[in-house]
Amino acid sequence: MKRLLYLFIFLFAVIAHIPAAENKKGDQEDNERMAWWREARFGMFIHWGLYTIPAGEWEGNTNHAEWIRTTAQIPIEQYDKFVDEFNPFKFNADEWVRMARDAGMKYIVITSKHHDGFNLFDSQYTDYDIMSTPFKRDMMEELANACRKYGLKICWYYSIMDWHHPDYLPRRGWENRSPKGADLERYIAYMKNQLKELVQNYGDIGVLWFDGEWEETWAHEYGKDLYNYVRSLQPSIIINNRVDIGRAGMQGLTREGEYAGDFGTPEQEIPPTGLPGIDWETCMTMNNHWGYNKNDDNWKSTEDLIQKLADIASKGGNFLLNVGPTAEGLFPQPSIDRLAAIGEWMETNSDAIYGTQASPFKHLSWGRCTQKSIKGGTRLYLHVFSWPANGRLVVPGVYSQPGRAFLLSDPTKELNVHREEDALIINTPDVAPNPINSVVVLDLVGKPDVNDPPMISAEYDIFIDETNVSITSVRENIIIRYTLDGSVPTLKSPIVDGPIRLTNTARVSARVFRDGKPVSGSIHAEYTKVVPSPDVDLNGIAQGLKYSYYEGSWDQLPDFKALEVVAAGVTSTFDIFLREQSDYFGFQYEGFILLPEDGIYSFYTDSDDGSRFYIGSTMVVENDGLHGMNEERGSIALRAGYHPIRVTFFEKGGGNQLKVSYQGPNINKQAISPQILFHKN
Ligand code: FHN
Repeated sequence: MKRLLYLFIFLFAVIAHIPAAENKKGDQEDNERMAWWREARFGMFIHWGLYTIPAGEWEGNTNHAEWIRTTAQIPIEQYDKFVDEFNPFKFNADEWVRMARDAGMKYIVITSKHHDGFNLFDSQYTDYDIMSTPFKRDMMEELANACRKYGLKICWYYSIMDWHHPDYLPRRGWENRSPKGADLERYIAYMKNQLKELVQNYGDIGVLWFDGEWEETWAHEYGKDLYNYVRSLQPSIIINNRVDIGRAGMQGLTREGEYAGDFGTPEQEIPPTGLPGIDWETCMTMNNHWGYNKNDDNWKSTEDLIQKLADIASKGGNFLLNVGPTAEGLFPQPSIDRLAAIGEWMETNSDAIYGTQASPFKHLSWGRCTQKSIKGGTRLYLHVFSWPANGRLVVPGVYSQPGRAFLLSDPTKELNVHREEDALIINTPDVAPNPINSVVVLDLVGKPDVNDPPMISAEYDIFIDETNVSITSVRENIIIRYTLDGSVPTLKSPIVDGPIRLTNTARVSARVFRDGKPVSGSIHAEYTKVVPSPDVDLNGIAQGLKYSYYEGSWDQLPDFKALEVVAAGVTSTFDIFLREQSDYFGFQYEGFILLPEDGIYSFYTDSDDGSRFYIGSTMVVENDGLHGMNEERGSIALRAGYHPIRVTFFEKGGGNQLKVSYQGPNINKQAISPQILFHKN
C-alpha cells in the first residue's frame, strides 16, 4: 500500500519531460551534409587577431596569447588601442591557402571573432572590426575567395563568449566594467546578425565552429536555438558541438542528452580509441599557443604531427591543426616548415587518410591502420611507424582471406602475404619507404574479420531480482560461447542464442568460435545481485532542500563540516546563489528524495568545478576536482520512498555550474524535479 502511495505522490508531483529529439545523427540528410568533412580528415585552424600585436608578451610575462586581455588583465580602453595598430600589410590570402592546400588540408577554420570580441570581417553591426583598423580590407572575404580558388572549404570560428560587447555577461572578474544594462537577448540578436553576415556574405561556408560556450550565462535552449538558426541560413553547413552546452570539457565529445552539434571537439588531445558512429575532430596547436606567441619555440616535431594525423584518422576522426599568424600577416617559419613536410608525406600517402574509416584493430604494436571499402572487399592502409627489421610485418588476429599487398609509395611492387595461425605476414623490404610513417596496403576479401571478442552488455552492472545480459558480435559465420563463473569458454561451454537471464551474481565470460576453433580472446563482465537500500519513514517534512554556503579557495571538495557556514537556507533545487564573488565558494545541499518504485536508479552531476552526490552515507557520484563542465554518473538500488541525499559542490575560478539529474524505472534521464525534494522541518 505504502509503495502505491509513493507512486501516486511521485506521479502527481512530477510530469516527466522528454526533450524533443533534435539530433538526427546518421540519417541521410546528416550523412550527405557530413560527407565532404568525413572525406577531408585534415584541416587548418587559424587563430589571428589584435592579440598578435603584443604577441604573447605583457609587462615581462611572455606566456600570453589570444587570451591576453584576460590573462594580463588589460582594461578594455587600453586593449582597444590595438585596433589602431593592426595592419597586417604582409597578409596574402593566396599564400596562406596554398600552404594549407600543399600540406594536404581540405578546409580552413579561422577566428572570425574570438573571445576579445574583435571581428576580422566587415560587420555592419559593430565598428569593432577590421574596417576600423589601418588595414581596412575585409580579409575574410579575401580568404574565402582564395579557398574557392584552390578548392578548400572556408569555415568560421565564432566565439559566444565576448569580452567586449556590453550586452555579454559575465564581465571578467577583475575588470570594473559595469554589468548594468546588459541584455542577453540583445546580445543573441547581435550574434545572429553577425552569423547571418558570415554565412550569407562569403559564399558557401563549410563549418560554423563555435567556441566559448562554457560560461553560466549560456544555456541549452540558446545553443539549440542558435544551431537551428545557423542551419536555417545554410542547410548544408556543419556546426560543431560547442554551439550548445553538451561538450564534455577538453575531452570534447558530446555528453548523453539532446545537445546540439554535428561533431565532437577534443582539444589538444586524441581519444584513446575509435568512437564508432561518432563524428569528432581533434584541434591542436603546433607549439603551446593558439594565438601567435613570439617566445614560444616549443614546436611539435614533423614526425609527431604526421603520426598524430595517422593516429587520429585510425580512430575515425579529423585533425584540425593550428597556425597562429603574426601581426604582419605571416605564418611563423616553423609552421611553414612543418606544413611543407606534412605535405610531402601527404603527396605520397594521402589515400591512407582521405575518406578512410577507423581501424578494425584495437591495437597494433608497430603503428596504426585506416581502411576503405573497395570492390569485393576492404583495403587496409597499414601505417608503419616502426619498420620491421626482419622483413616480416605481422598483422595479428585477422581471419579474412588476403588479397594484394604493396607499398603505397610503389603500387607496382607486390609484396608476398602468407598466413601463420591467426596472423597475416607481409614480407617487407629492408628499408622503410618513409622513416616517419611508411604505408603498406593490404587488401582483404570481404569485410575485415579480426580478432574482436564479443560485446557483453546490460542496462546496469547491478540488479535486484534479475537482469538480462546480451552478448553480441558483428563478425560473420561465428558462434559465441560463454561461462558464468569467469572461466575461459571452451567448446564445451554453452552457445549464446539470445539474452542470458541472470538471477544471481555472475562473472560472465564470452569468446568467439568458428569451425570448432576459438577466433578471439575472451572478454569478461561482472553483474552483482544487490539488496536495495531501504527508504526512511519521515514526518514533519516540507518541500525543498537545506543548503549551506561556504567561501574559500580549494582544488578539491573540502570537508564542509569543518568549515564555517557563511549563509544557509532552503532552496527548491540545486541553485548556486551567486553572491559578491563568482569564484572561490562551495555549497552543500541536504534533504530527501522521493522515489516512486523499487529499482536501480542512476544519478548524475554535471559541474564546473567539483561535485559529489550521496544517498545516505554512500557516495553514488564522484565528480570532484578542478575541471570544466564534466558529467559523471553512478547507480544504486533503492526501495520506493524517501531517501536521504547530500550534494556537495565547489567553484574555484572561471565558469561555475551545477546540474543534478537522475533516471530510474520508467523515468528518462532528467533534472531532479523540485517536487520530489524535501527536508525535515
Ligand atoms: O579559449 C579558447 C582558446 O583560446 C582556443 O580558441 C581554443 C581552440 O579550440 N578554444 C578555447 C579553449 O577551449
